[in-house]
Amino acid sequence: MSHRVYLILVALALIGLGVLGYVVRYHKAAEKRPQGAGEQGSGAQSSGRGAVGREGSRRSKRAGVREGNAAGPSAPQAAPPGMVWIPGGEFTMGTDDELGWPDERPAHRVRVRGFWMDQTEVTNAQFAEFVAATGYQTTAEQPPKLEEIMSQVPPGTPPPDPSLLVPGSLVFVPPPAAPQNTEDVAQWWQWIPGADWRHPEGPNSSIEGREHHPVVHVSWYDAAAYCEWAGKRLPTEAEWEFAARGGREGQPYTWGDAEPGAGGRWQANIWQGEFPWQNEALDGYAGTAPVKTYPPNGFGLYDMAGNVWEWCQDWYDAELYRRRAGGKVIDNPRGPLRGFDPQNPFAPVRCQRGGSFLCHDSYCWRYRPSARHPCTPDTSSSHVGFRCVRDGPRR
Ligand SMILES: [Ca+2]
Repeated sequence: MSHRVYLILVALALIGLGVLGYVVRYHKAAEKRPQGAGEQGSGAQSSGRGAVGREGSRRSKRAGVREGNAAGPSAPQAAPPGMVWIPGGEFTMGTDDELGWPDERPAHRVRVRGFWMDQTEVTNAQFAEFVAATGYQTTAEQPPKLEEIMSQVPPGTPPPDPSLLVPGSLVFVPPPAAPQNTEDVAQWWQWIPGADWRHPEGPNSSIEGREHHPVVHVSWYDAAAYCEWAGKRLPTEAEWEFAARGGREGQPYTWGDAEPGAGGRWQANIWQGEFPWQNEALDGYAGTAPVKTYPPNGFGLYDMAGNVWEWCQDWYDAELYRRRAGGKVIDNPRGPLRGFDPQNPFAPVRCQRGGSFLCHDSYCWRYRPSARHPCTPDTSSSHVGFRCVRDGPRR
């Protein structure tokens, strides 16, 4: 079930599922799930709308083992505007750090081809150009479809009241005090009718003055549509992680192994203070920041850690890396054939990368390059955006 659906149903007081129910359904779904789900991609090893939840207490700081930079071919031509050449090569994807999240393990060898990548997340100004040229209407600007909701909830769940099926999106609204139960994301994620990319906090807000902030409240479909219009595409998970590492293989962060705010110089727009109610904004921003505010990584890419989550092309599967374990180097993988999130076994899920301004090392810690996050493709929220890539020439 997407978090969009979840919060709609919470609002209706129709959900009494609870954690236990989820666990039971997860195990049932896992039992039914076909084994040995394949992968898309050339030479792959043979063998609803919400990036909101998925947090939990976690803290680790461990210097990774530095490995050789996977040097690839130099840029084949002048860079398209706003893009940088990512040389491609072989690298270690994921991590064996036991303090990473389970879906990041085990580390395994992957090879990607060279490609162009947007230097920054797509901004409000860029997205506005797309909408002006095409008249595109985002998912959040359209009412949720009842049949889509019902396809993502357990059989027998009562349908929501049609009056609640109005356009809207998920907005982070900090609670006034520390929540008793940090597992209940509904305490800080609110379904707000009228929230969309032009109105990030709801109908009375605007993006005026935020033209160079990353666009938010975009679904996977919106991101893919923008990329297609721009003659680009969304990155695969492998491409995204290779690019995020910036040639610093085996390092925990996109900038290396130093603390994110070492020396008072913040490397990324993430959360300081006690999540989710005490936002100290020591990095200068409580919400999104203009792109290029923080230093670029080794490939010249900005905000590959934090600011906003970024949609990837791939389906998300929590078990993907475990199926890859012990195999050969995987060539240019394009992800699993279908999505699977054990916490939402009824929902199709795509992958997001990079963490956001809400990521805190004690709670989410997903601003590391190996971190992954599932989200239903129809979900949009105030901390998810994207960037595009473009294939290099065939050689
Ligand atoms: Ca980002």
